Amino acid sequence: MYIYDDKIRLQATLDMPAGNAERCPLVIVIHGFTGYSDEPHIEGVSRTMNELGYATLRVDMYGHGKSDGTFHDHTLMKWISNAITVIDYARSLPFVTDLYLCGHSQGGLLVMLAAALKHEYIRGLIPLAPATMIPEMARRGELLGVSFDPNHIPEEFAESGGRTLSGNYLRVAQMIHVEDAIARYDGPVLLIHSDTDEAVPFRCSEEAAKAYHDARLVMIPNDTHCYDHHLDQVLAAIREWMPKV
Ligand code: FER
Repeated sequence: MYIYDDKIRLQATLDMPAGNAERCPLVIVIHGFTGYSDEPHIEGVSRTMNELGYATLRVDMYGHGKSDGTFHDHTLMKWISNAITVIDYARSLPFVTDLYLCGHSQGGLLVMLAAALKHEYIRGLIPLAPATMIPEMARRGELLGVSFDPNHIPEEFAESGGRTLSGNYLRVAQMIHVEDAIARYDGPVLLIHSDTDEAVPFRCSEEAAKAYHDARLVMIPNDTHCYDHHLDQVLAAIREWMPKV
């Protein structure tokens, strides 16, 4: 199924919970930078939510997975527009009671921004290893292991993996202020992050947990950015937290 953000098609997968309830809450689940909706940790979270009685809507963002747009041209502004569109789509579904946002890494940062933008409609927020350092690193001139002059952004930005990104990605990232977004959402927040995450430092979640009005932080010891070893612990934390909010 596609959700349209103006003329951009966003690949979306709606999974209903077990039990055929007439109405139920829904969790929007968003992948990270270079990610997509069928990654094991995204699917794992979605399946766990379904088992707990929540519908899930996994959506590939602009330039990722099976959605329109190129990786080269994606920016956080385009993703923010996508997220607003997906939230409004979810709100329009007649079976949906409450709405939750969950996102991993750049998708974690995205759902933090989206929760601020649409705070009245978001019952709970679950950032997984949120990449909150992206804006500060873009301002400092150091991202993905590459250095650049933050006041003279290059046309193109070579990502270490061989893919290139438009300089517009950096220009947009420089404009984002995570602390403002945190201050604009006072609902319950569950942060889950490994202390040995190789891509996004654990301190990102520590700082967010301190700054949010109502946050719980679950540390996953000795794991990777995508929870390759202890996804079960991530899912257990979700199982424990969701029924409480
Ligand atoms: C970076 C480190 C991590 C970065 C992005 C990420 C754009 C995001 C990772 C993810 O979403 O999985 O330097 O720069």
